[in-house]
Amino acid sequence: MIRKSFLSLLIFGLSSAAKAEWALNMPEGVTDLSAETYDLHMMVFWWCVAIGIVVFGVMIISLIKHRKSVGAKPADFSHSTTAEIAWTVIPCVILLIMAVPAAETMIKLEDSRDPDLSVVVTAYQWKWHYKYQDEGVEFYSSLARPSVDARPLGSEIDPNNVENYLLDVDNPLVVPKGKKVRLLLTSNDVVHSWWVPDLSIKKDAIPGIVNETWFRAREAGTFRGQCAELCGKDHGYMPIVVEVVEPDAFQAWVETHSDSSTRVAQVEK
Ligand SMILES: [Cu+2]
Repeated sequence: MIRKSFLSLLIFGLSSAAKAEWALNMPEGVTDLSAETYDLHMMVFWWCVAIGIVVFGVMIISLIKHRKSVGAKPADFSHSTTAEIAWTVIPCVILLIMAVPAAETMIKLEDSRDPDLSVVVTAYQWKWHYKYQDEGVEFYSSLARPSVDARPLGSEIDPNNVENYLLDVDNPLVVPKGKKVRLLLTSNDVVHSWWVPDLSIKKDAIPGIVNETWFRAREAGTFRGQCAELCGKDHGYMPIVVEVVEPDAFQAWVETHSDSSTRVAQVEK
């Protein structure tokens, strides 16, 4: 029975469809920095694997080879200067190997100077507001209607049949491909967090504080995220959708949406 379930688990784990469905690792994302963050994560992961193999390897071999039943005699020394220097220096070197590229990437992540586009993102319980600083576009972005309808108990709508259930919005954040987009994040009420894994961004939106972050998407497409800070009863109902489009399409979108006042009025109604 156990063998059978183990085998089926193994087959399930090996099939590529299952892998996509059960992705455990972080995504590589669609920006240079998300790829860099992914590489850092993998580098540190493999260091941890190697350290785990060495430490547990030595431990297990020692336990087996030097057990009492085969007549092992305990050593009677209490200090070893060589061992102490080694187990101090080696971890320091490993930490430096990890810290140098991590610091380089973190400096790049913080460098939001000279953006092509700035968007003020204000979090509300429980929706997002986007204001394009130079384009005269602003709007609220709330949970999409099909999810809202399927949400309540007894709605008689099976959420499994709702496309992108709880991960879709009425008005997505639209940005041009290949352009540096700076986000200025704040909140109107409690602490929220703007999290889009494919952009490698998870940044808190805090009332009274403006947090900065940026991204430059190298692929067009729709990227989804969620609020990642427990912000009240509808925390799970304020998803984020970023649509990356070609620069021409972005210009056209701005032209049709720049009459912001009517749009905000429309959404608030
Ligand atoms: Cu929130």
